Amino acid sequence: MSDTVVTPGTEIEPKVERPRLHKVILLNDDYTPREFVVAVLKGEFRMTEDQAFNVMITAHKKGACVVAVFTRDVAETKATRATEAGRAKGYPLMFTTEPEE
Ligand code: TYC
Repeated sequence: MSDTVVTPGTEIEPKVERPRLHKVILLNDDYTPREFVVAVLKGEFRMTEDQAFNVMITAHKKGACVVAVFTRDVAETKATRATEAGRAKGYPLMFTTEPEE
């Protein structure tokens, strides 16, 4: 794909697009302990206790909560690692990703 757009009669405009960002979304479930969700959010997403608690309680009440946005690779890696942390303890904790609009 070309990185420039030539508009007749005007200067050449550089066209540099930012990579699309992807949301990491935490899904509620009925089994994972609240404290474990908070610990995973702190460990994988570098959140403070207060930030992690607020994300956890929002997912608990509403069913889901956006954790953060990253480039696609980073979002997918973090979602997979965080989901795996729950699976390793036998919990159904789930993180998904989706592209930002
Ligand atoms: N709903 C869980 C409970 O009551 C806690 C929880 C919160 C689990 C958020 C997942 O994404 C979640 N133990």
